[in-house]
Amino acid sequence: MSEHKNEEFLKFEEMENEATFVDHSYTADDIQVLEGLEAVRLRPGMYIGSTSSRGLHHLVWEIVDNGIDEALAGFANQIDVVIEAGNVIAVRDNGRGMPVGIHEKTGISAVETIMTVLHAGGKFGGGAYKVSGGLHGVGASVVNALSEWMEVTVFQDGKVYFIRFEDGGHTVEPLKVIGETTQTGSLVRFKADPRIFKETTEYDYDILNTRLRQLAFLNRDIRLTLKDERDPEEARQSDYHYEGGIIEYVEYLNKGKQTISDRVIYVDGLQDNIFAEVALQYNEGYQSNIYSFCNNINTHEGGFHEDGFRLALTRVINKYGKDNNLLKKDETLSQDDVKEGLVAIISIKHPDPQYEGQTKTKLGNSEVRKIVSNIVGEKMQRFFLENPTIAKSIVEKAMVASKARIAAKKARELTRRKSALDGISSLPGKLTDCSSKDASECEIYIVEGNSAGGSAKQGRDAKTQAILPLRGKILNVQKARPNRIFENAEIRSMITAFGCGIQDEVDVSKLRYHKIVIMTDADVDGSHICTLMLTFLYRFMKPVIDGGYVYIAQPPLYKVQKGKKIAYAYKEQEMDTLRAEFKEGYKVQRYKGLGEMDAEQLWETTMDPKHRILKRVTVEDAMEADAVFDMLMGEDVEPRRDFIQTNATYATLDY
Ligand code: 1YM
Repeated sequence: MSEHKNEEFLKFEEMENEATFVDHSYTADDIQVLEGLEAVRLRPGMYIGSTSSRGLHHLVWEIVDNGIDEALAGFANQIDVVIEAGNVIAVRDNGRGMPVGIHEKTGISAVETIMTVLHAGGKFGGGAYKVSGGLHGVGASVVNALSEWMEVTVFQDGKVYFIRFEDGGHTVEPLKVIGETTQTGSLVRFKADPRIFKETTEYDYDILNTRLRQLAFLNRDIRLTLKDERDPEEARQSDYHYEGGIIEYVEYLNKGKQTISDRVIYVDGLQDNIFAEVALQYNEGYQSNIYSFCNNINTHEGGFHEDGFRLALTRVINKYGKDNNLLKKDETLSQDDVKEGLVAIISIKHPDPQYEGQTKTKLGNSEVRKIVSNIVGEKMQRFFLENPTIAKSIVEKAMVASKARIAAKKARELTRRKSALDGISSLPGKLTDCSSKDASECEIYIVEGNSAGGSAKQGRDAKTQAILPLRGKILNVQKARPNRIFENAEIRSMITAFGCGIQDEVDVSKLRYHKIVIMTDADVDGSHICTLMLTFLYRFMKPVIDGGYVYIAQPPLYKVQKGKKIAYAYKEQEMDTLRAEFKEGYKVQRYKGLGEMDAEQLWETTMDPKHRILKRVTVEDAMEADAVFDMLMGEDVEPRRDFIQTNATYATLDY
């Protein structure tokens, strides 16, 4: 590239924001090439989505994709990515090496053409399932156009070839042989242009790491490595090669979860040149994680491959259930029923994928539905016949889900109907409601045990305070299946009394009381009941906690009396103070439970807004609270016991 042309190019760049047409003085051959690359620099967003950090990482994927294509074509099995000092990216594969032949007419090498002509890769490329040309697919030339410099080294036929570009794709060193080698492959190094990537040219290790690991899961024959050489003191590297492919992907996603079978189910098949594979495993949970891919691209929005999978899975589970008398003739499991606790990877390789949808991540090839459903249907059915224990537990799991769904639907309809009626008649029988209808002044006391409930009813302010006594411990919602949760009388009482709906349908504007006060004994048992309550609220009515509507009442531990003088101690230290104050001749009563207080005492100490102590429950950090609940309420008994023993008063929960 001559001095003169470079100047022209820079001049053009200075004007790039104005997007005006510039009269070039290039040779005919150059014009075509540079206009292409200039177009990329003018509107990078059109080619790589944006010039943010996301776009920056996109550059890496363009180059890596070419290596993946070479591997999918069967010529490479390793791709190494290095983040070098100064945020230079180096990507190397051990394939055939990019073609180096010189075009007779133009005298330009194939590598140079690939790197300087938009979409040139497509013209040459004959790989069966190209990632490039798919979703990203803009090709290596786009990366060149957006780079300060780029170098390509090709190892082929015993020789090392080298070519260098600068300033958005200008060839500064045409292809030449620089050495000898016994290796084959391609190495691309580039430095993203900070004039384009104005926000940042700094790569995020985790972003590169996550995607490379995913690529390794999706392509079992490829080893992918990542090295961070930017800061010698913080050097990092990862090395991924999963011989089990998507089976290992499912195992990875289910790590730490209780699975209903040890084995991951795997099926695959080839039909009409489309390869499809599916791996799946159920866990004891209720969430589902279904990820689908086409040519290694995550099809977030789903598409026909996912549809085909769901159809076949539902059909096979229903058929097995009916054939083995697990399901009644008129019982049918829905697609939602069979996805509870399901972790699945659907990966297909398609020679001509069509992407649709908002983010172009929905697979639009309609023929794929039948192909995937055929493969999954046929092979899953065989798997079920050969593994009846796993098949049975899957059918049973889906049956439980089905029952839960029906129960949950009923419970939702029930609460909806009740709030619509807005009448006392539909409220739970145990509720002693308040007379005010102004939710902002209304309070509901959730009281442990019936006797305490009796005192609370008598002692309350009937205008603003409602009382809902709960019998003993409420259900542990983390351990219970969804249908049992909605069958539980205590929980149903709360749902109808609060009136705000549950789960996705919570509407705090419908909340009938702006203070939900949990009132339990000040002992370990009381603490446990309180935690159960909070777990329920957290899992099913989180907006109510977020809105600050939940409180915990603090009953006193001691009553100290001397003649007519009475005082209460809510903490042990307060008792010490009172002892000093009362000196001699006083009586101490230790409250073991709320039931020991008469109505007047309960009002005075715990319910009277003038004297009571309420702690507002706030979930500052939902994730952390979730972990505490998980630990307290989950399967592991040991940590829960330890926690309760050391935190009988919820020291670590955020009130
Ligand atoms: C680090 C990036 O680009 N590897 C790579 C690219 C190609 C080939 C091999 C290749 C492909 C073909 C024939 C073919 C490309 N070739 C082209 C084009 N790694 C990296 N490795 N010979 C070599 O597809 O027929 C584009 S990329 F256009 F020449 F086919």
